[in-house]
Amino acid sequence: YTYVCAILKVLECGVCEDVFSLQGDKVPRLLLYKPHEKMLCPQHQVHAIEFVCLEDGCQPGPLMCCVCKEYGKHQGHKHTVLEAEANQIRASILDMAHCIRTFTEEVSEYSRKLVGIVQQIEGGEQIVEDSMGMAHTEHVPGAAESARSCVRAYFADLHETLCRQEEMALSVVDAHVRERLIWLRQQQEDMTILLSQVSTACLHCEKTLQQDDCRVVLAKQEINRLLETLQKQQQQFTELADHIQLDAGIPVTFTKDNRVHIGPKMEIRVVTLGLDGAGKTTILFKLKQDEFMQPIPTIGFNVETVEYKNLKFTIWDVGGKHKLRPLWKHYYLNTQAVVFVIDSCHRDRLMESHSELAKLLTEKELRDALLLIFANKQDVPGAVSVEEMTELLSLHKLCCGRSWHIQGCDARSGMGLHEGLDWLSRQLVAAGVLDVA
Ligand SMILES: Nc1nc2c(ncn2[C@@H]2O[C@H](COP(=O)(O)OP(=O)(O)O)[C@@H](O)[C@H]2O)c(=O)[nH]1
Ligand SMILES: [Mg+2]
Repeated sequence: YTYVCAILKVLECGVCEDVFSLQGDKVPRLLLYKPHEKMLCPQHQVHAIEFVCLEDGCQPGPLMCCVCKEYGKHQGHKHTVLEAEANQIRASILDMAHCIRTFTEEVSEYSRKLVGIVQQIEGGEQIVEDSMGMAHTEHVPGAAESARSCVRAYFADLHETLCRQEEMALSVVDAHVRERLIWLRQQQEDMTILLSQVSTACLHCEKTLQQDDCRVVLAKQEINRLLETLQKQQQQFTELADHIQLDAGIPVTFTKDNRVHIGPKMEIRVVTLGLDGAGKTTILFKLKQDEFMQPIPTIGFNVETVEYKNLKFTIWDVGGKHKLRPLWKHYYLNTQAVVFVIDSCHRDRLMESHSELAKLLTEKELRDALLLIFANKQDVPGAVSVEEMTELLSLHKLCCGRSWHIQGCDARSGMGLHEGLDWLSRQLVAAGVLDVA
């Protein structure tokens, strides 16, 4: 036997190898080199090595002849016959060869995959046949190129959107400037007319002064009329001048969605919702008048304008009684923010608040609206804290994917209310007057 087929574990001689070559050269074969002459014992040179010592301590030199076994250093040790031990080792090598083959296949397969992945990332040339059956090379884009194209497309789109938004913002500025200039020129014309009217009246007065007494007396009525008109015009002019601030400034504010707002105040529509008794009306009055008033239950709605920094909030406070809740949806249109008020000292109504809030968040019109949650009545001992409320109402899950913020407050003292409005302004205004202010 000269070979062992690693797959079939069959012993073969040189002839068998050809006969068994079922799988050609691909089948790994191990050469069973088994010399026939026996090795002699280095200590007792006339004796061949025939045994193997099995004692742990003898493992570095386990070979022995019959003299070593009976009388030498291995005397009395456990032992086995050399050939049996060698055959056992050969058998385990064969087993290992099988494992190695599987392992080799796995590594080769993995390497092949690596090559494939590298090719897929890098892309390259591919030979394809056209409809006429002509072969030609075609460039196949790799994953890297696709990712780059994706980035380019995204930024091209962004660039296009930004250009469009810039054009729109500029047209808003142009329209504002145009209207303002028209108004100013109109004012200039009015002032020219006024000045000429005034100088005509002055001339008339001067002329009258130089005339004789009879003519002066006869002109009395006309002069009185003229003076009256002048007084009226002066009064109108003073009123106008008091109201109009002549300022060349064009204050510009940018919203987060890249719209431009011109003017000192940016208007925002907010709807305040929440269960009855949560403190919505109290919050509104506190923001509006900065004083605490004992509110009466809201039947329909209250609407107030609250100015804060360069924002002008139009706040709709809608009644929160069960029967009124279906009316809430009439206030959603064009609403940029929802202020949802929760009574933090009413633990047993938290789940009711949760379900109303969950309903609100499914409303299409409120899809892009900001959500500010006021955890009100924090002044009451034992009130649910902001952290606990966040946890109890699973707000992170409920408000996932939208801009939301929870703010603890006490509507009676006003604590926390401005912080809430601050958050709203930060969400709405990207840059502009607010930054300068
Ligand atoms: N202790 C305390 N009471 C509040 C607070 N806010 C509102 N309230 C009281 O809660 C009750 C209901 O308030 P209201 O504004 O009418 O609630 P609405 O139904 O949500 O408009 C009133 O008696 C308020 O005085 C607060 O922050 N602290
Ligand atoms: Mg109310």
